[in-house]
Amino acid sequence: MADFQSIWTQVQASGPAEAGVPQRPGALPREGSGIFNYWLGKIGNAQIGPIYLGYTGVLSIAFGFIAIEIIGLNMWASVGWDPVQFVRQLPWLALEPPPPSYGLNLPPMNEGGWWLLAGFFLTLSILLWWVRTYRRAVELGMGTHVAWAFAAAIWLYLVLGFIRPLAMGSWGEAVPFGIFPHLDWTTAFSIRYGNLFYNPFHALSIVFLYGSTLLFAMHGATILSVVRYGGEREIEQSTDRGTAAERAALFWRWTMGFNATMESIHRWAWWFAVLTCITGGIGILLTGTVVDNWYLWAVKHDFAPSYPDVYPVIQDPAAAAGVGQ
Ligand code: 07D
Ligand code: 07D
Repeated sequence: MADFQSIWTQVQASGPAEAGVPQRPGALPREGSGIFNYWLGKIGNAQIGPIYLGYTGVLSIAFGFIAIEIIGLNMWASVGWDPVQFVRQLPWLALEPPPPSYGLNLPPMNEGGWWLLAGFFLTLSILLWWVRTYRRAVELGMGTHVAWAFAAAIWLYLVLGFIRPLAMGSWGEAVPFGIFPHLDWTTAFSIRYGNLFYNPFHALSIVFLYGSTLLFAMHGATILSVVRYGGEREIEQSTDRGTAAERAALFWRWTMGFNATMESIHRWAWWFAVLTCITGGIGILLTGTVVDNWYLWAVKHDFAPSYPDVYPVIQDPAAAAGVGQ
C-alpha cells in the first residue's frame, strides 16, 4: 500500500463529498453538493463543488458575459455576420477604442462606443470578482493575500486601459480587445515611445517576471524532491529534525549558501509576482505622460549610446511636424 499520496501516486483516495465548514446564519447557500472526476483527481482535488456564488459572483459572471458578448458580436459584425469567417479570422478580429480625435468624449457606438461599453462591463466584472476573493477569504478567517495579489494585476490592467488614457486625455490611447490586435498595440506602443526596453520599469517588471518563474521552478522542484519524505504535508515539517523540510532547506544552504524558510519562500513568491505588475503599471503610466521617448531618455541619462556625431542631432520623430498626437 502507498504510504503517501502525491501527483505521482497511483492510488486516488475517494470518499463522501466534503461539505466544507458550516456557513454563517443568513449567508447565501453554496451551489451543488460535490461530484467527483477521476482525471481532475490526477492534477488536483477530484471533488468539484460545492461553489459559493453569492451576489458579487453572480453579478461578476453576468457583467463578464455582457462584455464578451459585446466584443464577440462586434467582431462578428466586422466580418459581415459570416460565421465561417468569424471563426477563421477570430484571432485577428478587434474591437478598437475610439480614434484620438474624440479625446475623452463619448464617441458614436460604431467608432469606439462599443469599446467603452465593453470595457465598462469588463472592469465591473473584474472588480466584483476582486470583492469576491476578498470576502471569501475574510469569511474563511484567512488573510487577504490573494485579493491583494490580484489587485496588483488589476492595477496594470487599469493603467493600460483607464488611468493612462485619462492622463493622456484620450480613450484612443487604450488597448483594443482582440488576440493579435492587442499584441500589435503592444508593439506599436513600444515603438511609438522610443523602445520600451529603455524604460527602467519595464526592465524591473521583466526582472520580477523572470524571477517569478525561477522561484516557482526552484520551489516546485524542491518540494517535489522531498515528497518521498512527505514534504508536501505540512504537519511537523517546520519543527522536527531530519524532515523533508529540513533536507529541502539544507539542499539550498549547501548549494548556494543561503536558504529560504518554509514561510519566507512564499513571501518571495508573492512579492516577485506582485511586483511584476506594480512596476509594470508604473512604467506604462510614465510613458507618454512623463517620458516621450525612452531611447532619447536613456541617451540623456548615459545608459544608451548616442548616434555618432557624423549624424545630425537626433530629434524625437514623434515631435516632428505633421505627426498626429
Ligand atoms: C495562463 C491564466 C488563464 C488565462 C488565460 C487568458 C481572455 C481574452 C478575449 C478574444 C497567463 C484568457 C484570455 C479572456 C479573450 C478576447 C476579446 C494566465 C493564465 C488563458 N492580455 N499578451 C495573451 C490578456 C496585455 C501580451 C494570451 C488579457 C497587455 C503578449 C491571452 C489582458 C500587454 C502576449 C491574453 C492582457 C499584453 C499576450 C495568453 C488584460 C502587456 C502573448 C495570456 C485584461 C502586458 C500571449 C496571442 C496568458 C498570446 C498573450 C490575455 C493584456 C501582451 C489572449 C486578458 C496589453 C506579448 N494575452 N497583454 O496565458 O499568446 O496569461 O497572445 O489586461 O504572447 Mg495579453
Ligand atoms: C496583463 C495584468 C492584467 C490582467 C488581469 C487579468 C481576465 C480573463 C479569464 C477566467 C500580464 C484579467 C483576466 C479578464 C479571465 C479566465 C479564463 C499581466 C496583466 C487583471 N517584454 N511590454 C511587459 C517582456 C517588449 C510592452 C510586462 C519581455 C518589447 C508593453 C512584462 C520581453 C515591446 C507592455 C514584459 C519584452 C514590449 C509590456 C508584463 C522580451 C514590444 C506592458 C507583465 C524578452 C515590441 C507591460 C511596463 C505582466 C508592462 C509589459 C516582458 C519585450 C512592449 C514583464 C520578457 C520591447 C507595451 N513586458 N515588450 O505581468 O507592464 O503582464 O510594461 O523581449 O504594458 Mg514587454
